[in-house]
Amino acid sequence: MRKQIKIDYGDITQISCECIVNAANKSLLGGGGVDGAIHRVAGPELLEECRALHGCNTGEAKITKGYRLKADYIIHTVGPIYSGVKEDRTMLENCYRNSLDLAKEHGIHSIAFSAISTGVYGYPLEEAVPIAVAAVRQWLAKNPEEEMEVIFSCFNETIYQMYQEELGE
Ligand code: AR6
Repeated sequence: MRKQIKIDYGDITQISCECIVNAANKSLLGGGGVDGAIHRVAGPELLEECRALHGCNTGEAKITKGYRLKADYIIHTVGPIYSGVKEDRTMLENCYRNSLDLAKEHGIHSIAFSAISTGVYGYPLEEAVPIAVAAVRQWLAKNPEEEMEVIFSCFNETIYQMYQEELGE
């Protein structure tokens, strides 16, 4: 069987796959980190489409076109702002599940995730990485008929090593 989960080291805006997942905020109107990078590369039409979406709740996901990106689509999901309560985990899991459900609905077969909530939103990587991997594995197991390649985008060496370890590579 073809490998369903992969790791990519580098900038998510440069990945060639059908869809990339943005770690957005509730306004969906752009920001810093990966959100800023995606808007810069996709171009101003992205902001225009995002305005019409009227925001997004934590744990949920919305889709737009990819505009000037290599990816055809962008899924915007809003991770939890880490505070150490148990809802953080549920919300982070929801981001991965809801993004994958939305990708499936749109006939997408390859999707790259940024490490949601692990930057400005302060989710410790040692907690967030196992949650991300488990949520994706669970979704793939529940959707065995679905051809879906999942890429974890790792922006630096630390994140890259943590995903490698978690995936047993
Ligand atoms: N490609 C891949 N990963 C990246 C890139 C990139 N170009 N740039 C950063 N990362 P963050 P959050 C990684 O802060 O924590 C924004 O302002 C980075 O190393 O982008 O969910 C939004 O508008 C980190 O591991 O997202 C929200 O207000 C990961 O992306 C808020 O930040 C997530 O870091 C969301 O915070």
